[in-house]
Amino acid sequence: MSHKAGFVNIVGSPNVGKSTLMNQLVGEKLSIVTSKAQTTRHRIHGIVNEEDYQIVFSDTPGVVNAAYKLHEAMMSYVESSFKDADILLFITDIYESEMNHVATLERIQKLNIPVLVIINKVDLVADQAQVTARMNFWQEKLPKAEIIPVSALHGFNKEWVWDRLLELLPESPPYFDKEELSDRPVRFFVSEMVREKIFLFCDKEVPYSCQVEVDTYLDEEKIIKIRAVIVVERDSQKGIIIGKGGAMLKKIGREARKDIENFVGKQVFLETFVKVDKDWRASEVKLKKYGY
Ligand SMILES: Nc1nc2c(ncn2[C@@H]2O[C@H](COP(=O)(O)OP(=O)(O)OP(=O)(O)O)[C@@H](O)[C@H]2O)c(=O)[nH]1
Ligand SMILES: [Mg+2]
Repeated sequence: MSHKAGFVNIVGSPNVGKSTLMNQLVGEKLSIVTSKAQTTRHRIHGIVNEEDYQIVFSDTPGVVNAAYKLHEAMMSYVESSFKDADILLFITDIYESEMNHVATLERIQKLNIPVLVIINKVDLVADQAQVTARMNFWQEKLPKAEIIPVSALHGFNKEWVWDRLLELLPESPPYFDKEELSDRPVRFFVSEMVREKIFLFCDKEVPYSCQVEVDTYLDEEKIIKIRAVIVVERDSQKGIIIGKGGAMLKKIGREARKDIENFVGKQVFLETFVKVDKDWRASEVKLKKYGY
């Protein structure tokens, strides 16, 4: 029996819905989603396995001009996604009227692999003419690409995307074990679920200055005991994360625990701590230590 497999890499500007789309296609919440730009910081694989095919999706950080060392690491993941893609999903949304990151658009224009331009969030516009105008705009920029309007949030036109992916997927043996859902360990997803709550509940620079480390993960018979350390850059940020009488940290922990329990299908005891690691985002050594 023939078998198809390939890397379908998702690239686009911040906040257009890359993670939402990957979660929708994989059918699992693997990537965290928030309304803030630059939520995703890693390349995260989401693997779909069927008897006769395997699709390895990659969610990536939104393309930006690197302003600090963490950004540079984030953009290196986008870079790697250009290199090994069998199919590129270039995601934009109904509001993006021009690719701010010109170099990325030029890069896509030069690709020799199939590109699908996914225009996301079409649920937010009532006027079909607006959708058509966007489709025409991107078709002009990327004449070889197929343009597909979707709503990743609601799964609108998901079948269209799937049909095309299965057609375009090359013949190949699988790249990963057929049982795998991702290339990341559970600890990674746990730390991301905590980080998502920080993005949801804290404003301004605070979420961008946070990093979450799971330093204990004890899978016992009836319960999983987890200790997560939230790393911030400055004392003032530590105060904000802890909140008045510890209220903010409690809320982050409570909401993250619910998600983690859903994810692992077991009761979870989650302890959270906050630690200052001065200017960690700007230090190559520290970034390495934190897995970037
Ligand atoms: N209305 C609507 N909102 C959407 C849709 N897709 C995503 N969103 C919202 O858009 C915001 C950003 O979604 P993400 O999936 O985190 O976007 P992203 O491109 O991964 O963002 P970064 O990781 O920050 O680059 C969230 O608030 C989502 O709920 C959609 O189809 N319709
Ligand atoms: Mg994302």
